[in-house]
Amino acid sequence: MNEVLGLPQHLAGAERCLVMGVLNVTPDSFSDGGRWLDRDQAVEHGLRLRAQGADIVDVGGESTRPGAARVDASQEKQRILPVVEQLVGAGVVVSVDTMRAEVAGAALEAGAHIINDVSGGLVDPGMPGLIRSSAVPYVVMHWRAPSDRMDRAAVYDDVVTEVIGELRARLRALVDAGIDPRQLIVDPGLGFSKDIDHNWSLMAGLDRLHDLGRPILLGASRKRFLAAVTAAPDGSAVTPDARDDATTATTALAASAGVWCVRVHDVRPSLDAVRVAAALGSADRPWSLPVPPFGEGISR
Ligand code: PMM
Repeated sequence: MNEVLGLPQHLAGAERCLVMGVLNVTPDSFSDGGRWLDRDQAVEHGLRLRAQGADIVDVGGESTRPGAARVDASQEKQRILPVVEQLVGAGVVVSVDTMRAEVAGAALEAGAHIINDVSGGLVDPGMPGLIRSSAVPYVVMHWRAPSDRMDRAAVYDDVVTEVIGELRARLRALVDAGIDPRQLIVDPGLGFSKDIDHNWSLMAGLDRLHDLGRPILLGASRKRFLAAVTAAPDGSAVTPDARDDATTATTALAASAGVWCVRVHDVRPSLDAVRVAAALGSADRPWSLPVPPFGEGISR
């Protein structure tokens, strides 16, 4: 596993895929929007995610769902900073999901450990400088366009190759801006300028993302591409939180493909799934000894 500079020690040494719990302090995120907008409830939920086994709690104050409008920086800070402060005070490892350097900087001052930028540094030119000077881990997600235009940008000839190429260009630009490459974590950005088939292709091509030479974070949780496999028997669509079992299946597959961290809403089952993948990965493989073909040595 590649080293991640600035990661708390106990996570740096983990011998399994990490689990990041999602805490959206927003009125309009697609699956948990409005549930944790109240500060106390948000903190309580963050602590619950940690108690359920989340290694990291990802706090966001701006919805990135397709079509979502932007909020201003002061509102974003107002939503997340008290929550970050309290969670950090309680010993939780916190990442902050923001595209703004101003918000990221304030969150780091409040004690956040990791910055998760769904735009990979494309939205705010101030972000690379902040990441360089703070030396924290930085999630670089594949991103093409803001929420109100992201679906129109979902055009690819070969989605896996193009996502890898565009992520490589981002890594290069960030390193050229003086960031230590060991701070960087890559994410293919499922659901961001990707249609259903693109998301499945990226799931199928996870192995190829290792070519980037950096740990991979994956956010499949409850996303629309899982709706097709979780439809009710009569074909009717199910709500996002009814996609949790399918999400857990993606966690197991991702962990088996060597993904470093999964970002999920429902932590407990994903924690089991990454443990299953770790046990499988370290199991003895006695059958690697040659087995004679059936019939050989069998006499009547
Ligand atoms: N997805 C969402 C938000 N933030 N961050 C990363 N790194 N990767 C993702 O896939 C990702 C993200 C959207 O999901 P949400 O509205 O449930 O938070």
